[in-house]
Amino acid sequence: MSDPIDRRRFLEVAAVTGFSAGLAGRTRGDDLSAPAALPRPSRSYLTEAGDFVDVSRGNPKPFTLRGEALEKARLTPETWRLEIVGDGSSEVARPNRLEDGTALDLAGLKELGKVHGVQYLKAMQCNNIASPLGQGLWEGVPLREVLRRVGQVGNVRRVYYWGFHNDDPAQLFQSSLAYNRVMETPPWEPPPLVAYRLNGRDIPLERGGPVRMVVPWAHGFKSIKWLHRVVLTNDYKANDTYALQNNDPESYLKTAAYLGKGSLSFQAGGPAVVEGTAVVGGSGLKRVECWLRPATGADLKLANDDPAWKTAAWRPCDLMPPPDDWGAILPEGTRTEGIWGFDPKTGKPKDWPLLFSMVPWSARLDGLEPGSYEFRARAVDLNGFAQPEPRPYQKSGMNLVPCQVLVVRA
Ligand SMILES: Nc1nc2c(c(=O)[nH]1)N[C@H]1C(S)=C(S)[C@@H](COP(=O)(O)O)O[C@H]1N2
Ligand SMILES: [Mo]
Repeated sequence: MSDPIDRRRFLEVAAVTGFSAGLAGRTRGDDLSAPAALPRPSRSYLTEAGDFVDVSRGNPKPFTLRGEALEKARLTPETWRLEIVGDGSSEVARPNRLEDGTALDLAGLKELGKVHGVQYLKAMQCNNIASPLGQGLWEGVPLREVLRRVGQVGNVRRVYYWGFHNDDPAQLFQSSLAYNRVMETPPWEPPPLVAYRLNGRDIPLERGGPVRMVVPWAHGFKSIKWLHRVVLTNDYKANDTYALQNNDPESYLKTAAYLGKGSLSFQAGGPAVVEGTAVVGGSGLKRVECWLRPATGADLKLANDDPAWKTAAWRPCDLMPPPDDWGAILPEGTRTEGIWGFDPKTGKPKDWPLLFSMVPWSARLDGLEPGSYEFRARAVDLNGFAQPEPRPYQKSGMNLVPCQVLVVRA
């Protein structure tokens, strides 16, 4: 920036205009999608199945299989089967196996779904990628109900599970959960699902269908795609594939705000609206706040150890309010009364924003002088911790305070 605006003058401008409006005034029928500068998955409230950012191992990737290969992989609705077995360390009265025809098939799972089916909104997020991958309305049978199929069990401490991996141990992608946590999910939290529907349709192959695990509180690596096998074990360790490489295999979704990539350009005189998304982790979301300052430094961004951080003037942003008309957002025919976290009487969310979901937010900046600015955003959780605290360790979920450069043209 050749002509940085005077800091005192800037603070005056910010104080007078404040940050206002944003999405709060939007109503039904408004387009919630992003200006072109922002990636789509972070913008619309629900992400189309094909628009999730994909994180898949495998060579070939299971979703590229076709025809006979797909049938052999048991990844068609007719051929899909789920095995539920012990591993020798535990006792399982009635294991469900392929060999003897006791494995669960899709029709059987959907039959269970008629009685026990659960639906919820949940953001998918990789602990190693800053922005969420997408948000879906997931539907399936709680894992605790599926596990009842095997009858009496003994000596079980954990459950681990994996999906189709080309029958190659080197391609295995495995995850695990504590048995008690699966069987005694708090009724005030959504349970892990053996899921078969996304956004009102069968889960497409690309998203891990016909059947994928969805673990609401966890990062994506617990939500195993192309689910094939669940094992009950006496092992007490989290034997997840993601226990390796210094990932945290028990990390909870982290409450955090995210911004789009690249700089944004605005015309002086008009309002500058910056939009982002926030993930509601286990500790809830109190607010999203932002900090605008004249850009400095070679890459236009303040150094991490700059004293200016200590005196930053954070101001609240606007969260998207709960939509008045969910019909305009959810798949056709969805009854909100049946979605976890919604009041069965009113069909409205009991809390907002919803636990483990992501929610769009925006900040409107008026009266900006021409120049370059740094825009930062952070989430504050219900315990009062501001991002990245209390979790500065990034391998348990990326949540560094994001920054976007705004260029205001004369
Ligand atoms: N079978 C299998 N399941 C998997 C993976 C995988 O590579 N194979 N990747 C995991 C990881 S690390 C993430 S972040 C999520 C990503 O889900 P998505 O591709 O539907 O966005 O899937 C998880 N489930
Ligand atoms: Mo991931």
